Parts: sequence; structure tokens; C-alpha cells
Amino acid sequence: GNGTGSTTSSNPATVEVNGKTYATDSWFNAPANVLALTSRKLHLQKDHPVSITRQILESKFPRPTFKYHNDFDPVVSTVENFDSLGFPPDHPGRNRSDTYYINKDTLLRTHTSAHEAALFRASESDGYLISADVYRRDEVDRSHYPVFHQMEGARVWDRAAVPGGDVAAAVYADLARLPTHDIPVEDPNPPFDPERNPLQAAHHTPSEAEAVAAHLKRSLELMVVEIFTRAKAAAARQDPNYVDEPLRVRWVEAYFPFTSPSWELEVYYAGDWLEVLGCGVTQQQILIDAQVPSKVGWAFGIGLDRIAMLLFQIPDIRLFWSRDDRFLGQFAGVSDDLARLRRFVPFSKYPACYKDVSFWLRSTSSAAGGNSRDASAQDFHENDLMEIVRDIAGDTVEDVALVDAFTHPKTGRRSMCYRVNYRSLERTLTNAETNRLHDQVTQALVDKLGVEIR
Ligand code: FA5
Ligand code: MG
Repeated sequence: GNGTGSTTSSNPATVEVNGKTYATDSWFNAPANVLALTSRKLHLQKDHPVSITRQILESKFPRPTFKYHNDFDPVVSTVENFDSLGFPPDHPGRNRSDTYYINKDTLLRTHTSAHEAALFRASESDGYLISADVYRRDEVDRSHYPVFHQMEGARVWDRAAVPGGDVAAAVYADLARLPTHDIPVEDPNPPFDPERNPLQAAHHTPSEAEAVAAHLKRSLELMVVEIFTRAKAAAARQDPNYVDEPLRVRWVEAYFPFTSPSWELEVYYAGDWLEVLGCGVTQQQILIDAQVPSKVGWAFGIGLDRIAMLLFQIPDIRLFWSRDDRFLGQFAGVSDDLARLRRFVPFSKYPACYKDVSFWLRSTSSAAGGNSRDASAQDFHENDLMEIVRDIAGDTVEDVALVDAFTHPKTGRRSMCYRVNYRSLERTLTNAETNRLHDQVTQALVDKLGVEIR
């Protein structure tokens, strides 16, 4: 095999997700513990921090201009998730090492953009918001979980419906109706690559593109200002001596197949710049394909979990999945009264237990008849290891990190050492329990990845 993400030895012929049955095939790589999370819908759970965050963001994009969609099914087609958005056939996002597939044509959406084309086609409103759970195979640490939540937003203007077909004037008129803010924006107009990230000159005049970008940026800056204003108010309610750090934001260039030009918005937080969203001017081809060629507009996608972690000062992304009342109880009543929003107060932190596992990658030199180093390197996908650890240890694993790797100078074999940090959010793990988990992890690495323990 070529190590593309299957960690289950025997795949079921069908799987059920949210009450619907799907046939699997050799592409299937979604573990049961991830499929089980499709029913949680944290973004709709009253008083859950992800849901509260959704509510606050929705308040900045009011009805009826924006229509809200919060209940789209996470199982989508590869056409919806990739092709309809202009992803090239060889885009790395399509790999089984990055994405959970049900079968060759069906997957767990990796982003809320999977629903863009259908909503543009439905053409029900000038704007929409989609909040939903999204799924990605990824590393394991305090800010990464295989399931997180995104909010997608889009706004269009119809050339056929504005006076004189003057979209730029219509957009600037709407921009003038948006509030202003006084937060410093450190790089309001970063230069963008004219080839990789061009203005869509065949479809938009420069002033149209500029107007749409200006409306997009102001709308998203206002959204971030709203979050941080609420976070500061909560901190001040809890701590009268609280001194707020001024909010700093900046725009940086980004690339997405479905917008051009594209940007990311970063917020200065705890000594570093943190990316909170991606956005851009919608590729006209998507609107043309959706049978609304006269519309022009913008789109964005923001991570709700990441924003909720900032808003509530939640230190570990696993906490969102907790059913512990010491976590959930801290947000009671907030959905109905946002003025009751408070920062999270951590309950006692249980001890960490670090365990290392060192192994040689499978040598394929005899089969390949030569360059074993390349063969081994191609065979190993770190996300496969991450998923094996999650499968066995679940939410008792806080973090998995590569601590050492080298290639033997004579044999060309590659050795890796990973450090697993076992720590429950809810109790102290016993030594025996951690050892048992780590033994199971070690055995599974041998059975499923064919590595040789050192
Ligand atoms: C996207 O998913 C694009 N669909 C966003 C977009 C929409 C661009 C519409 C243009 C137009 P990206 O992979 O960067 O882009 O994710 C968007 C946001 O989701 C990130 O800025 C971040 O806030 C959040 N996010 C991404 N990966 C993770 C993760 N592993 N854990 C938590 N949040 C994440
Ligand atoms: Mg990004």
C-alpha cells in the first residue's frame, strides 16, 4: 500500500452518518470516533461557547440581507467540496492523508465553502452565513482537533439590479452605511501577487474589485472588534483591575482557488499574530456556474473554535467536547443574555504524563531494489500516526510531537521518535492506565504502519 490514511484493517461495507447510510469503498478512512462526532453539532447547542460565538458573529450580519444556514449535513461530494470551487485535480487538500473519505466521491466536508455553489444557485438572498462542523485529518495538540467549526459568509450585488449597472457605486453606498471603528489596522492593503492572486480583470473593473474588497474588509474588521469588545467587557466584569491590551489587527495576502484576490485577517494575541479567517473576492466562474453571472461579491470563512478560545480564554480545544458540568456550567444562560458572558476559569489541571515511542520506518529496500530511504519516507504520513494515537487514547492525549528523526548513514533506514503527552482534562490518569494506553499505541503502530520499535 502507499500509506494513504487507512488505519482500520477491516472496513465496514456501509456506514451510517446522521441517520443516512453510505456505501464505503477502498477510499474509506473515517474512524468511528470521528463519525460519532457528526451528531454533536456544538454550534447549535444552547450555551455552548461555539454556539455563543456563532450568535455574536451572526449579530454583525443581520437579516434579511443575510440568511442563516446552520443545519447542513457534513457528508458532501468531492464536487461540492473541491471541484465546484475550482480546486485543481492534484490539490493536496484532496489527499486521503488530509481528508476523511466515505468513498471515492463522498467525504466529510473539510470547510463550509462546500456549500457555496448551491447557495449561490439558490439565490435566496443578497448574503448568507453557514455555520457547521468541519473535518480534517491533522496533528494533535491543544489547538488542533479532527473536528472543528467554521462560519462561511458571502455577500453579492447584482449588476442587473443596481442603478445603471454601477456595482461599485452600490457597494460604496452600502459601505457608507456600515459603522466605522477606531482599531489600528496595521496593513490595510497588503500588496498581492498579480499572477497568483489577480484582480479578475475579465469580469470586474478595478473600481468594482476595490469596492468589494473595501466592503469585505470593513465588515470583517467590525466582526473582530465585536468579539474583542465583548471579551474585554467580560474580563472587566470579572476583574476590576483588568487592564486591556489594545486590539491590533492586520491583513495578509492569501490564496484560495475560489477567491481572487484573497486575504487572511490576523489578530495580535499573546505575543504573536494569529490567523482567524480567510476571505476574498468570489471567483466569477463560481457565480457563472451557479447561473447567477450578473452577481459580484465577497466570501469569508472563519474558525469558530479558534474565536471561542480567544473570547472565553479556553486553553485547550478538547474542552469543547467535554460534557463535564465544570466546563459547560460556566456558560449557562449566556445564549439568552450575552451580557452574562464570562471568561472561562480553568478547573484544576491534572498532571501530564509524557511517553516516547521510537521506531524504524518499514524498509522497502528489497522490494524497491534500491533506494530504501525514499521508499520509507514516501510511505509514512504523520497524520496516520496521529490518528492511531487518537483512536486508542481519545481525549486523554493532549499533544503528540516529533522529538527526533534521523537516517542511518549506512543502512539508509529512517528512525523517528514521537513524544505523546497523556493528560485528561477531567481526572488524574493512573500510571498503569497510561502504560496500558501507550502499549496499545505502540502495538498499533507496528500492526497498522509496519514500523519496527527500537
Ligand atoms: C478555508 O477553510 C476556506 N474555506 C476559507 C475561505 C472561505 C476563504 C471563503 C475564502 C472564501 P482555512 O483552511 O484557512 O480556509 O480555514 C479558515 C479558518 O478556519 C482559519 O482561519 C481558522 O480560523 C480556522 N481553522 C483552520 N484550520 C483549523 C484547525 N485545524 N483548528 C481550528 N480552526 C481552524
Ligand atoms: Mg488558513
